[in-house]
Amino acid sequence: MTHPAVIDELMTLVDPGKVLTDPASLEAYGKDWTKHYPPAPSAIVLPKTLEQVQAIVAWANRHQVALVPSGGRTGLSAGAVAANGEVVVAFDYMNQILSFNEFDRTVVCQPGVVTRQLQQFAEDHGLYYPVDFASSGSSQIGGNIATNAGGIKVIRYGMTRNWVAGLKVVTGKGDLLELNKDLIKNATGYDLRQLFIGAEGTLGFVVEATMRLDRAPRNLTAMVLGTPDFDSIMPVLHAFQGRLDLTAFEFFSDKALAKVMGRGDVPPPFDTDCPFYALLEFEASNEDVANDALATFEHCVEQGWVLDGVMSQSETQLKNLWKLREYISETISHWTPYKNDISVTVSKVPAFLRDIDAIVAQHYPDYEVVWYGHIGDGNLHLNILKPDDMSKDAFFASCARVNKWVFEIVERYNGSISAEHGVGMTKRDYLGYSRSADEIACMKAIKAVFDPNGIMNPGKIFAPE
Ligand code: 2HG
Ligand code: ZN
Repeated sequence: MTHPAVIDELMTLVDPGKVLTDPASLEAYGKDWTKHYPPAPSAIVLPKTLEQVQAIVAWANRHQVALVPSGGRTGLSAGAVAANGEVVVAFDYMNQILSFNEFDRTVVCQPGVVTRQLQQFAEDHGLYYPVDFASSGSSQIGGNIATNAGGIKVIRYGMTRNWVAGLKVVTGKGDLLELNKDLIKNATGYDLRQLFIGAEGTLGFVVEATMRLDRAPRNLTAMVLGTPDFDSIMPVLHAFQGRLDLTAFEFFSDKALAKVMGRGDVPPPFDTDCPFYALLEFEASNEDVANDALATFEHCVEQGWVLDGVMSQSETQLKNLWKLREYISETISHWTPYKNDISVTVSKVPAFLRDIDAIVAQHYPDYEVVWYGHIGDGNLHLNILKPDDMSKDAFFASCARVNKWVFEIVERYNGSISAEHGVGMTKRDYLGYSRSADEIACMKAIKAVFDPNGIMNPGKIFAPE
C-alpha cells in the first residue's frame, strides 16, 4: 500500500476533495465488470486537467507508485482492476466534448466522455458515431481507446481504432505527446497513435482524443433468422453479404435466447424454436434494398438454411430485435459466467466452433454453455455458466483447467485469445497462444520506452515477472 504521507502529497496536485480513500470508493473504483479480483487500491484520484494528469505521473515516478487508468470500468478482462494497492486515476471530471469541426467531421473529446454522450452529440449534429455495444451508456471514450473496443457494428465500421483521428497522451515517463494531429494522411514514420489504441493503459494516459464521425445511417432495418444448425449460419451470411451492405451480423444460441426470454420484458422474435439465430442489419434506404433482403431471405428458406424469420417494420421493432442480442451478456451475468472472447477468420468459424464445442462438452458435461457473438467478424463469445450450488472459486478453477485446450485450438486455427475485450489480467497467462515470444519481447521493449519505471497498469497484458 502507498504510504499515507505520499497520498497526502498527491492531494496537493489535484482539486480539493479529488483524492478518495473511503472504503466505498476504493471498492467501486477498484474493479470492473469481471468481479474476479477483490479490489484493493490505495486511493482514487480524479484529475480535472491534463496538467494534473502530468503532475500525477511525475509523482508516481518519484515514489514508484503503480497507476491504474479507469474509465467506465465496463471491461471484461480485468484491465482496469486495482487489486494490489495501486492508485486509480479516474476520468469522471474530464468528461467534456471540447470542440466539433463540421467539415472534418471530428469531435475533440476528453477521455471521460461516455460513449453514448458522443453518439448523442453526433446524432444532434445529423451525424453518427458507429462504435456501439451494450455498455455504451457507461463506457468512456478513453477506455474504448485503451481496449480498441469493437461491438456490434464492426462488420461495417471496424473497431474504435478506425475512428481515432488523433490523440494527446501523457506517457508513463510524463511526456505530453500529440499524436497524428488529426490528419487523414500522414506518412512521417511510425504512427504512435496506433500503439496507444489497445494498449490497455500500459503505456500512458489518453488525455484527449479526436474522434471521427460518419454520415447517419438511413432507415436501419433488422432481421432475426432461425437456423436449423450452426453450419447454416455461414451460407446465410454469405448470401446476404452478396446482395446487401450489412451493418451487423450477429448470432446467438437457443440457450442465450431462453435466458433473455426468462426476463419477461422482451418479445420473442417468432414462434418456431430454433437451435441458433442470426441477427442482421442493413440500411433499407430504398424499396429495392428491402426487396433484395426479402428475396435473399426466401432463397435461404428454400435452401433449408433458415426455418423462420422476421424483419423489423418500425423503430420499436428494430429496438426489440436488438434487445434479443444486446441483453444476453447482462442477463447471464446472474450466473457468474466464465467468459471467452475468441476469434478466427470468418471462413474458419464453423470448424473452429465445432472443435471448441466438443472440448467444452467433453470437459464440462454438467455446465450450461451459452454461445453468441459477432459471427460476421469471426468473434465468438463462449460463456460457461456457474451451477448455483458451486462456489465461484471452485468454478473458475475448473474452467481455467480447460483453457489450455481451448487456447490450443485457437492457436491451431491462427486465431486470437481476445478478439475485443482485451488481455487485462484474465488472459495474460495465455498471451503466448496468440503472440510469438519474439513479438511479446518487442511489446515489452515498446512499453519500456514509454513507461521506463513500469508505473502504468502493471500486471495487465503481461504477467508479472
Ligand atoms: C457482447 O458482445 C459483449 O455482448 C459481451 O462483448 C460479451 O459477455 C460477453 O461475453
Ligand atoms: Zn462482444
